[in-house]
Amino acid sequence: MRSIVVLALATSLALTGCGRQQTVGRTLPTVTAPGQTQVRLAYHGSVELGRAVEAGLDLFGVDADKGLAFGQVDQGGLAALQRAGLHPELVAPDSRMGIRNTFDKGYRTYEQVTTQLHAWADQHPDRMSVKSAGKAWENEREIWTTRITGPGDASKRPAVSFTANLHARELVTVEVAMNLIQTLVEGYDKDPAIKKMLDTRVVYVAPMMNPDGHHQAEKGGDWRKNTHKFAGGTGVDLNRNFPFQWGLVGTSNSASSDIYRGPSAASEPETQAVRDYLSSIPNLKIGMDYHSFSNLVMWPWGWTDNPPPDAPMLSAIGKKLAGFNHYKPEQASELYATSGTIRDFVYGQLHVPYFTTEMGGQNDGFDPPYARAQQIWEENKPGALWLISIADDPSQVTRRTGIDR
Ligand code: 0X9
Ligand code: ZN
Repeated sequence: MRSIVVLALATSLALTGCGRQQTVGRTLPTVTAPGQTQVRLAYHGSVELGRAVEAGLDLFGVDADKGLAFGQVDQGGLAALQRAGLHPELVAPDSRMGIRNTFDKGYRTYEQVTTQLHAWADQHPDRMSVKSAGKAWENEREIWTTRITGPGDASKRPAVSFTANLHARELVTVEVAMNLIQTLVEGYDKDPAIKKMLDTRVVYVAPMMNPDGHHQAEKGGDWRKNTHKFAGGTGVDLNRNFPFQWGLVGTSNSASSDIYRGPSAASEPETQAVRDYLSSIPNLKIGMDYHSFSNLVMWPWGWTDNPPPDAPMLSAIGKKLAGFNHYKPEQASELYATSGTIRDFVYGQLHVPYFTTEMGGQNDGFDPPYARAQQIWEENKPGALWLISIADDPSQVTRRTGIDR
C-alpha cells in the first residue's frame, strides 16, 4: 500500500524537479521514498561506466583522471547497479556536485535568448541573421539558429557550426554559445582578427536546441531530455535520437530512462529540425556540440571503440582544442559508448568533423553560479575561435606542425 502511495506521489511530482520520472510504471515494492539518491561511483573503464548508465545511473559527469562518476539513481537503479556488481557510494545531496535546481537569474531564459538574438540581428543586419529551425515538441518554442558572417557574397566561405543545450539542464552551454555570438557580432567592428575571420568564414550557432527542456530547468527542474509525453514516461534524450547508428548502444528503449532513444530514429521534432538545419548548411567544414560537465574534448566515434576513418586529423584537432581549455582529449567511446548522438551523425552522415566539449568540472555541476559561466566561456573562447580559423581546411592540422593560428 505504501509503495502505491509513493508511486502516485512520484507521478504527480514528475517534471517538477522534486520527483523523477524513473520510478513511474515500475514494480518497486521496496521503494520507501520517492526521488533520487546522489551517488559517486569509482569505475574502471568505458565498459563499466556504460554498464552503470544502462543500469539506470543518471550520469551527471565524471572526473576522468580519477575514474570517478557522479550522478543519481532511484531505488530500482540502485538495485540494478548492485546486481551489475557496481557499488556506488551514496553521497548526501551535495551543493558542490551535480545540480542545485536553482536557476541563477544570470542565466538567460528561453524568452531572453529569443529577445537577445533578435536584438543583435536588428542592430547588425549586415552580419547576423536569426532563423528558426522549427518548433520543439510542445509546439510553442522555436529552435533558434543564427548565421554570422561579414557583408558581401558569403556563398563560397567555409562554414562552422556550434550547437548547444541538446541536454536541457546543461545551462552553461547556452551562455557559452551566446557569448560566442556576441563576441563575433560585436567584435567585428573592434577587433581586426574577428573582422578578418567573419569576412572569410560563416559561423552558424544554435544556442538552445532543447527549448522545452530548458523551460523546465528555468523552473528549477532537473531535466535532461525533451518533454515529449509517452505512456511510460516523459522525454527523449535528444543526444540518442539522431539518425546514425540509432539504438545500437548506450541508450534505452524505455521512456522512463534518462537515455531514452525515442520510438524511432529522428522521431523528435527537435532532432528533425536540427538534422535538417545542419544538413542544409552550405560548405559546412567543422563543428562543435557543447555539453556539460567533465572537462573533456571528444571526437567521433561514440558508437564504437574502433578509430574513425580520419582518426589522425580528428585527434590532432581534439588535442589542440584541449590545449586551449586544458580539458582531457579523447575519442568519445573512451568515456562510454553512445549511439544516435549529434556528433556521430554529423561525422558519419554528413562527413563533417564534429566534436563534443563537456565543459566545467564536478564542482560546477550543471548549474554553477552565473559568474562561473563567464569563466567557462573564457576558457572555451580560444578553442572556438581557433576552430573557426581552421575551417578553410581542417586537415591542415595534420599537414603542418607547430601551427598556432
Ligand atoms: O551522454 C551524452 O550524451 C553526453 N554526455 S552528457 O553528460 N552531457 O550527457 C556526451 C557523451 C559523449 N559521448 C560518448 N560518451 N560516447
Ligand atoms: Zn549533455
